[in-house]
Amino acid sequence: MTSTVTPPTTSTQNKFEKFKAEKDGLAVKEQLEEFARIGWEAMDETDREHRLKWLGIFFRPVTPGKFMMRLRLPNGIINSDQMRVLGEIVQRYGSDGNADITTRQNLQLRGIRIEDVPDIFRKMKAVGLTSVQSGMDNVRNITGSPVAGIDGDELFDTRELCFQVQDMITNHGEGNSEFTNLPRKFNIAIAGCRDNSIHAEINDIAFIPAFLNETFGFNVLVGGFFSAKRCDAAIPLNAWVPPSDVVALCRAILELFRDKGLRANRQKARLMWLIDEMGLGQFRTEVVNRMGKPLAEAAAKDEIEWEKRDHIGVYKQKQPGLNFVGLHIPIGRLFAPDMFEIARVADVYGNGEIRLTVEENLLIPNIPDDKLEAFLAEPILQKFSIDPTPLNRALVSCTGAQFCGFALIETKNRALAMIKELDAELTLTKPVRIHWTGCPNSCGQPQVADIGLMGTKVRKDGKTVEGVDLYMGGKVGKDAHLGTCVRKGIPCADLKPLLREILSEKFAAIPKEGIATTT
Ligand code: SRM
Ligand code: SF4
Repeated sequence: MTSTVTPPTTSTQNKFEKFKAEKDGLAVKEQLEEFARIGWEAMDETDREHRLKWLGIFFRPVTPGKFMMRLRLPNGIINSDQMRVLGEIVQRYGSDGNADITTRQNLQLRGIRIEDVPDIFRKMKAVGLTSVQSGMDNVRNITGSPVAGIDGDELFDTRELCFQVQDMITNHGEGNSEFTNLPRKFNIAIAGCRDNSIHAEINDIAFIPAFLNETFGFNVLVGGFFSAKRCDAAIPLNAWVPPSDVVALCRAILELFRDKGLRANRQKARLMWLIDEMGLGQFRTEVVNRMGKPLAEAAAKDEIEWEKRDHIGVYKQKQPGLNFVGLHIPIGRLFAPDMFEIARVADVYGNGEIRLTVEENLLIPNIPDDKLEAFLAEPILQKFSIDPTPLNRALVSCTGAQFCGFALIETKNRALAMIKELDAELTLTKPVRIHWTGCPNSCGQPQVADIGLMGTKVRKDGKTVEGVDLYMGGKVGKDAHLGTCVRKGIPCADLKPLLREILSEKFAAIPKEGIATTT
């Protein structure tokens, strides 16, 4: 491991910069056995509530003593053995245990007790899993095309690059103190298909397929992010790189961000604030200097030409005789029996591989034609449909109040209940992408949705109640752009009639027979 790169403590630092300078987040790795012995209540508060996030372990004020664990699954790929190990972990926590597929094609586990963490880490390591550096001021899960290597229309198989970038950042999952003290969180995405399946526009660095003089490579976008204070789509760096330079470019930008990024105010510390401060031209020059070689100017055109696919259903792979099947996982939530069953069908019908998507769904690839019929008859497909209703199909939700201390409203369970009611009343022919997010941090990405709902508190009948701000107009895939807030402060109790109206007027929803059109 390389030596720690930590700025010294000063009296003007905010509390996060202070505690990072006092002790590197990764240092708690050596204390895990001690934490397990003394228990969560006796731990140092900063270790418990902040530094443990460097290992992917999140203290949950909503469920004290029951931690969340966020993994790293580059390109959203996991195999059946790994899924079973994770299933066994959450199973031991009974009704407290479950797993959520996240909006970065990743998994988070619930109910984790600190006394079990050393053993959990040993079991994860044995199957090649890590959760290192997945929270706080670290680089998040590296996203890539969920159909990489199996899509007949792909331009580039993103899998290897996603793993290489992760290995560079995390020192092959062991932890890398070169990148454990960034000014803020950081997102990287690599697109290999024509449909921008990873929401390139909302990442700090995104690689977009583009040919330069007929050579394949990527145009580079930088600075995309959402925060409570500001949301911005990524902007072109005016750079093109061949695949072989992707890791070096990520390293150069991360080092620049680490060394020059703004640290005084956490609301102004994401990469885009540094780009603003330096100016894009100077930022690019410094990246080139750190790479130690010139960057080609961006290719005139990129290859994102399609509407975004959701991959739910049955599709032929580029390998003759093989298929991938996309299962809809309502709001991304899995319980231990689901995880075991998914692992089993992936083994019996595929090659044990499972892919996750940023829409919180999953794919089972490599199913031979002659096993397809039997696979489609498996009972698990009754729960996780390959043909959900148009409203269910594109529903996404962040964690919300059930587990997240920032949440202003309950999201996942409410989102499901609302869609069930709307489904009973309306017929739609096309999916409508409805995204729920419990607070302005925007983990559920309401700005990319057709209809985005952001949790807030509102006054109704003299009381403070749960409500939402309404976002509309998010466009994904080709010509992606962010939606905007069109109406503020709608009490959740008043939301259904408004959604019915919007779905009818803007998305051609038709009331089902016998259902009244007003509520
Ligand atoms: Fe997020 C903080 C959950 C994707 C922007 N996010 C949090 C925390 C860790 C807050 C906390 O400690 O409670 C949430 C954990 C709740 C829990 O118990 O699950 C949380 N974020 C999530 C997940 C699980 C939402 C989901 O249900 O899928 C996603 C995990 C992704 C992963 O696997 O790593 C998740 N978060 C996002 C995204 C979407 C994306 O990356 O495409 C965003 C907006 C994009 C971005 O980051 O630019 C996002 N999360 C935030 C922010 C605002 C960042 C900022 O610059 O201000 C916070 C708050 C913070 O970092 O201070 C936050
Ligand atoms: Fe929690 Fe807010 Fe993120 Fe939802 S958007 S997971 S409520 S921080």
